[in-house]
Amino acid sequence: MKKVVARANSNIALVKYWGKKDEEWFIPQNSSVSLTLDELYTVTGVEFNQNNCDQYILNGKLQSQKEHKKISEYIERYRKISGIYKYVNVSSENFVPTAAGLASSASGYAALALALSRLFGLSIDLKDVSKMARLGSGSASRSVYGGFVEWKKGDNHENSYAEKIDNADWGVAMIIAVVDSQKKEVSSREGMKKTVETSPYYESWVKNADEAVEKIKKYILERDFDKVGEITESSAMKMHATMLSANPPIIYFKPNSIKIIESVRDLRKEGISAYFTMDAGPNVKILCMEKDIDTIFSKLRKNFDGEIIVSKVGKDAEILEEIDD
Ligand code: 2P0
Repeated sequence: MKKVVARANSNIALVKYWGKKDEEWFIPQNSSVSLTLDELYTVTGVEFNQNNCDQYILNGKLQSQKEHKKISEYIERYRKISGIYKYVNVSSENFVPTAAGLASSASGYAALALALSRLFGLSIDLKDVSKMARLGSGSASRSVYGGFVEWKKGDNHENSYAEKIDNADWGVAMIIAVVDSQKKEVSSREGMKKTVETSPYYESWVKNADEAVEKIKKYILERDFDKVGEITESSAMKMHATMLSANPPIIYFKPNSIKIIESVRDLRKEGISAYFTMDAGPNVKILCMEKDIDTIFSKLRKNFDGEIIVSKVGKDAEILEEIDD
């Protein structure tokens, strides 16, 4: 029986994706830009089975009916496109330093999309894989590429996909302060929907985000790290501002998130180029240069005793193994 194993890395958005235009096809309201990380990733194996249902195992555990339904609906798209009406066993491992509560849907769906595309005989051109990954989770569209990546919003399935901006192989790194590893109260999907529906500031978020994407791309190519960092911080805070203005407000900040943000600002006063960002949760991610990792780590450790993850830049998603018998 044919089997394919693929790996994809996670990514952290520098200019955030926050809101969909089309929920069925995962078409975002704005384009976004991210950095792919090599420390957090997913390895997924897929094979056809002889049964009459799909089977989904994550980190060695058979998943709930709800998770099975979600993944089966996703695999159904491949059955329809390929005309191969077979069921699939999916076995996935998330490699995260601990149960850090860090988003795994990006690396998860990117690895799954690449593995399934190969299994069902579809194109494994990364642009095509990005489109398929997007249908599992928006941010997964970006995880098929390494380095700095743009998800071009487009307005339909064919033109909404990610593209690499730059390999980011010039000493860029990211540090993650794990403030809270609990499952979040409001999921990203739900949070962005509520924000689109109720925030009076949403329209200006979209306009500003698209402008930020154009600016950050230019600064990335010029390797102007401080300008990239400034846009990164500003995008995160603007995204949280739209959430805070939603009804009811969505608040992901915890006291330790603010504490770490203050440490990052202090580091900058000391001449270190470090810039924070936050997603749909209280963890704080710090965009920095590899040469400053030790200094930043020591500074954070002074008033934060939670887990700190250091990551270098991740590469493109890849097929690790293919068995055909
Ligand atoms: C991002 N986030 O750009 C933004 C910033 C969280 C905050 O993409 O509904 O899991 O599956 O498309 O991609 C997380 O949301 O949401 C996310 P769906 P997703 O990384």
